[in-house]
Amino acid sequence: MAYTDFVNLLLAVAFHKITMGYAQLVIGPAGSGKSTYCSSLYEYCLASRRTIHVVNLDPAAENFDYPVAMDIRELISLDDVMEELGLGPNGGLVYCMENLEDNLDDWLTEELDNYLDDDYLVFDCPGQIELYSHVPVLKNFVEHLKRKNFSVCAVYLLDSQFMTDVTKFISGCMACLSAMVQLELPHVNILSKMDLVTNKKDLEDFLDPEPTFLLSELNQRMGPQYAKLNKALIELVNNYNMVSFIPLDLRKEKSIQYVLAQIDNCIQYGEDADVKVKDFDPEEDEYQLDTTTWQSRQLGMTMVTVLVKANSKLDNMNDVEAEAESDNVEKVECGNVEGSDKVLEDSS
Ligand SMILES: Nc1nc2c(ncn2[C@@H]2O[C@H](COP(=O)(O)OP(=O)(O)OP(=O)(O)O)[C@@H](O)[C@H]2O)c(=O)[nH]1
Ligand SMILES: [Mg+2]
Repeated sequence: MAYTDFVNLLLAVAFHKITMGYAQLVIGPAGSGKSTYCSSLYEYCLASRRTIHVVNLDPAAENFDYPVAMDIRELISLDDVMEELGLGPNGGLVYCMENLEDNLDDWLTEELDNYLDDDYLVFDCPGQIELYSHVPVLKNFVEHLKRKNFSVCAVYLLDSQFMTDVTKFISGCMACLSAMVQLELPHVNILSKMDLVTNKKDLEDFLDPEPTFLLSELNQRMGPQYAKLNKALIELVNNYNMVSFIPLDLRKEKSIQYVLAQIDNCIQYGEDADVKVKDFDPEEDEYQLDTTTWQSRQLGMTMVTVLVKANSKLDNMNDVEAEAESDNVEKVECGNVEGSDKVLEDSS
């Protein structure tokens, strides 16, 4: 090894820069929009000249709107399991996922060997909630990725259509919290299907919720016998201060760009990149200002709080809308990462 290589290696070790790859684990309840998010992200990255590989981890999936880089169905098929073992769809799925767990050192390792340093994988997971609450398969899957030097972020999608009242909000938070506690990963929580939300003001209270507001709403909706439980639940959400959501509207490139920037930040993707914003005008472009300045690093943390103020998030959505209406063409150049240009071009 040449002297300079050796010095570079030492520096890399010293600054924790030895990372083989990056990964998003896209999780969330059934139908929350995981696969649609994966395909939109793929399209967005393609247009931005950025390479990502989307992996299907759902043994029940049949149709894909993205090129499938790796497919769990090559290892095991849900139909075969149901037929041969006489299991139902949910039991069959858990069986398939446990089979994946048994094959981490064989099938998964071989598949991962096809990817090079700095490759970016996006895992489209099944929606069965037990996989995120008490079945340890995904936890072990993540541990395996970490052993292979992947920097992994959990991306939890929650359908905005379910955030209509406080009871559903608390229920969504609890499911999300359960996944966060189980997986012990940096987390980005996303409120999906924002295009279906007609009045964004309805969601304002739930993006950065006031505990007293939540408690009084809960108490109004539930019988007095639940008062203590309500208080404990609100305290849990408040004390951990962990559950907050970023709204995502897949129709808008800026919205995808914003979410991706938060995730990249969590996994330190492209942290060496020299971020340059062309024709930057803070007044017109508050959105980009937020994205590039939101640089809180959570190195070494097992969980990451996505602390984005509700107002700025809603402002972002409004900015995104305003920008979609204008014909301005903006260009954000994110510099080179290992020679690959990451030019994000938005011609709304
Ligand atoms: N309007 C709208 N519909 C969406 C969006 N994302 C997903 N959908 C729809 O929601 C339904 C479920 O989407 P999927 O992407 O299959 O959800 P999933 O989380 O992968 O579902 P499972 O894999 O079954 O858990 C489909 O009918 C999608 O077309 C969105 O952003 N906006
Ligand atoms: Mg899916």
